Amino acid sequence: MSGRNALIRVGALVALVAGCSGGQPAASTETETTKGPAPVVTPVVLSEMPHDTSAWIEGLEFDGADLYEGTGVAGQSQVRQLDPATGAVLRAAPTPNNYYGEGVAVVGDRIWELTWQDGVAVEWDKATLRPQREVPVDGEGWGLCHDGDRMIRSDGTDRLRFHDPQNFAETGSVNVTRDDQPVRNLNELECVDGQVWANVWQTDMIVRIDPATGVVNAVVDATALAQSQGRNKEKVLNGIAHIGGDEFLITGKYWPKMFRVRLDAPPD
Ligand SMILES: [Ca+2]
Repeated sequence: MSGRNALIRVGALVALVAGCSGGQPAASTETETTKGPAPVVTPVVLSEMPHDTSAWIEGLEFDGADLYEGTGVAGQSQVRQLDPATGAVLRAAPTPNNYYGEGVAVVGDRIWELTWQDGVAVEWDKATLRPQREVPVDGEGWGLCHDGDRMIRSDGTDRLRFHDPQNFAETGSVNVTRDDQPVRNLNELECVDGQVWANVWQTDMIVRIDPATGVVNAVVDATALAQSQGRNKEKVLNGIAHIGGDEFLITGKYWPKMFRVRLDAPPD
């Protein structure tokens, strides 16, 4: 991932808001699972690059050095490979049957693409970028990632659903909470080291979720970036791809830019 195209450097924009309660040792009624509010961090911008302003982005993911994007809207949806240094579209293919494409995730030599309300997931051949088959999916499709063992899907609610990466059979689910309250509208996802990062639709937030419990253990506040991109009800933050370590690429729907950022979230 090249930083040669860095245009701005926001410097040490670290705002780590410790959420720990601190103070006295736990009372006898508390347990080790008792924690304070999820800590909030702001992204540190390392560089930026152009993003196709016609892309109603629904999925963003690195496969090694290759960057893939899924876009939505019925009749306009595509699975694309982007140049990670320039944001240019290297290749693109239309989602079949005028489906409304949603999240994408690479699994080996294949790519799974969700559809919003069409009731199917589409399996693509990564090398040829051709659709291979469709499988039924219950409920809506929003975001998707692969944690190495399973596919993890958001459906617009506060629930994450788990799927078999071979046949997309549903294998379980977990409800997501932040400080004991449900987090709805979970959107584009990124699986990183056993945790799930999720854009929250219509907000400037990305939450980090422990998929074993559904508990949000960190929150990214990207308000400043969203405002810089003219965020409105359509042009919302969406799209997070892990680069390596603490570095991610984030963007939004119709945003003119993608941002390489560092997310200094405390260990989960
Ligand atoms: Ca992603």
